[in-house]
Amino acid sequence: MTEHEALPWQPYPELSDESRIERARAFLTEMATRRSCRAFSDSPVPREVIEAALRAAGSAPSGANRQPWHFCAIEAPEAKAAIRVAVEEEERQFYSGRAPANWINAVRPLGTGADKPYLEVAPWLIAVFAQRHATEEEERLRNYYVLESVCIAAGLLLATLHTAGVATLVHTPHPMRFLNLVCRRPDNERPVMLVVVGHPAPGATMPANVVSKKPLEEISSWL
Ligand code: IYR
Repeated sequence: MTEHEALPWQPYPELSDESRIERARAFLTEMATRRSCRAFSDSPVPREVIEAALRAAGSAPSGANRQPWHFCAIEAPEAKAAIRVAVEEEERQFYSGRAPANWINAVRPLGTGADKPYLEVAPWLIAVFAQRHATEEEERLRNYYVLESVCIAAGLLLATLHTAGVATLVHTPHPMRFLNLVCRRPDNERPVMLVVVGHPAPGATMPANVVSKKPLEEISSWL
């Protein structure tokens, strides 16, 4: 195959506009019920669900199709415990002075704090890494639009888990380099987020004042 040889467009379902609208709205209805969960139970999530969600994430578009991501799916109790210790250490610094007052005020309605027991309780943690370079050795083979690509993939991951009836929480502490150590990932990879995956604990709540989403009129403009 020459470099520019093209394949025919993959067969794609031929839908009527009515069914396109219906399917788009059905997906919207489903996604509209997604909320971040902060109280997880230890009830298990099958590995097959995680695998499917990671495959969906891996289907994301990426700069030059470099697929500059790595997902470490963690269920080992020792690894989860190590992550909890390191995260809570970072968060204690955040809540006790590193974060500016404005930031603390912005997250106050969420009722969050430095203690993150769910990091050990939830059945899975997924550490998402971005590969700045294609490999550790080939520093010059750089990837493109790395963060954009990784975040698109992460969105697909969250959407798949939600449609599978599984709760998630995105955690993005900084600098999170300890995740390279725990997950045994090379230096060319940077942790972008930690996704907590599981089922809500009985009696789990969501903050009443931060659940609504901006209306279409506010988030869109049309030319
Ligand atoms: N990282 C901290 C604080 C925090 C910050 C934001 I922005 C949030 O949306 C939620 C929490 C924590 O995880 O507690």
